Amino acid sequence: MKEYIFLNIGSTGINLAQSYWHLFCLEHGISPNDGEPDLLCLPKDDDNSHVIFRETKTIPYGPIKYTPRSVFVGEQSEIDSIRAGSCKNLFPAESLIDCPSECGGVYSKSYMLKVQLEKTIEQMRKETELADSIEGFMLFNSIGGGLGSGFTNALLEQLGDSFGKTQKAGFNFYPVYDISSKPHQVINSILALAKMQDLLNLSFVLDNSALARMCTNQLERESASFKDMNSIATLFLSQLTCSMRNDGALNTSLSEMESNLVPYPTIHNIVSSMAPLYPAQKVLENDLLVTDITLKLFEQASFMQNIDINQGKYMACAVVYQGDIVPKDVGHGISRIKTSRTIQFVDWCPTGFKCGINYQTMHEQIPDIMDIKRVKRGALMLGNSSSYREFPKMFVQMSEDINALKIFKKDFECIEESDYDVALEQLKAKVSDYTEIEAETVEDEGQTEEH
Ligand SMILES: Nc1nc2c(ncn2[C@@H]2O[C@H](COP(=O)(O)OP(=O)(O)OP(=O)(O)O)[C@@H](O)[C@H]2O)c(=O)[nH]1
Ligand SMILES: [Mg+2]
Repeated sequence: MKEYIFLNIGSTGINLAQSYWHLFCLEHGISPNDGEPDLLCLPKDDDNSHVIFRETKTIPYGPIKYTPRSVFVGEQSEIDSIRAGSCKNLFPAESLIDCPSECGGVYSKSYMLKVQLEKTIEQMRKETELADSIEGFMLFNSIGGGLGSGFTNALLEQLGDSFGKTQKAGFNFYPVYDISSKPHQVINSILALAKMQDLLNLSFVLDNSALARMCTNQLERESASFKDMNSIATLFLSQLTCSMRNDGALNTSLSEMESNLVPYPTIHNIVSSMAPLYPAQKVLENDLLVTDITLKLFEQASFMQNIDINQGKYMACAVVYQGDIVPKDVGHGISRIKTSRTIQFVDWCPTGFKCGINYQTMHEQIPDIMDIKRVKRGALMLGNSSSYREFPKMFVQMSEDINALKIFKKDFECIEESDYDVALEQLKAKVSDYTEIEAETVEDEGQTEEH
């Protein structure tokens, strides 16, 4: 059995975790309040909830409880928010690790949290011992936050030493940058991303500015709230892990995802889109047809990244459909995308679509916890696109705009100035790497293999 441990770091990680664990509980017939089975739910044959929950008993012969395979690291107030939330009795006390608040905001201080780092590794060892075989760690953080950048990197380094072979996937939120009031977030992000390139197997990019745009345009909100942005990210995660948590068709494990999506180890930043997405009150005459869902999936508005995806070329693309869907319609939808020529693949991967269908009902539980319409069918697209280079390019530009070295010298003690230079150079190199890979031809590939 291949299980996963979920690590939720800082405000973003902790807020999001409360939303996705609530939905996962409901999807697996578990009470989010205390982890007890919901007796009104019929057990499903293809349920693999053990992948993310472990079974526990508080007293011998007592009722079974389901405990998330999860660890939380955050400031005391963030940890307290879990105890006051809708999953208040779901997580054991030892899985909640608090940090001093004076570390907030800056990479270097959070990177040095040795005690919390040891506690986290210790808790992960315990979780690993309670599992058959951990396949991977999923980390949730904002790269702009102090904890989300510094602590996450320190943890990833330790995980590399202690759990080298285990898959590591980051769900990395990119904040909306306000460089005049929060310049530290730019430096945190540069330091975080430079190191994560070598330490993660996969990085799912979740861009807050795109999530905010989806809240206003698709969910028709007057303004975007973190709650709604986290709801969209929760649906993304639910669809992404559906094939792992049930008997699924495609991307049934993190390693399968890596082999489907990552051509070179450090070219592992994944862009994504999801369709359809409507507010709960929307009146629909009918659910969208599979072809319309597929076309919508490749519209810029459906992407969870605010970059022009069509400026780049895809190196890989996986579409996972969910719900009431038949394979013939999927074939038709994908051929419409191919003939429309809106999306381009690199020369060495000309027809790289991978498709799968998960027949589980689409988010049956949504109305209970979020203000988003439940639909009968939908899809999630995961892509590896050279357009990702817009992000490192943007960070390099912002670093110049804020005169980062001056801020770095003043507030980022414990890290050498040369380390910042190296991180910046790594991001510049990343821009070139993506451009070169995009331009590679089949002949170049052959030559590289011969050497
Ligand atoms: N999507 C999303 N973004 C958030 C959320 N909370 C904060 N953010 C954004 O993430 C940025 C910084 O990350 P945080 O997660 O707050 O930081 P942290 O990891 O707790 O680290 P500290 O800076 O030490 O508090 C903020 O400036 C917000 O823009 C959330 O719940 N969801
Ligand atoms: Mg915080």
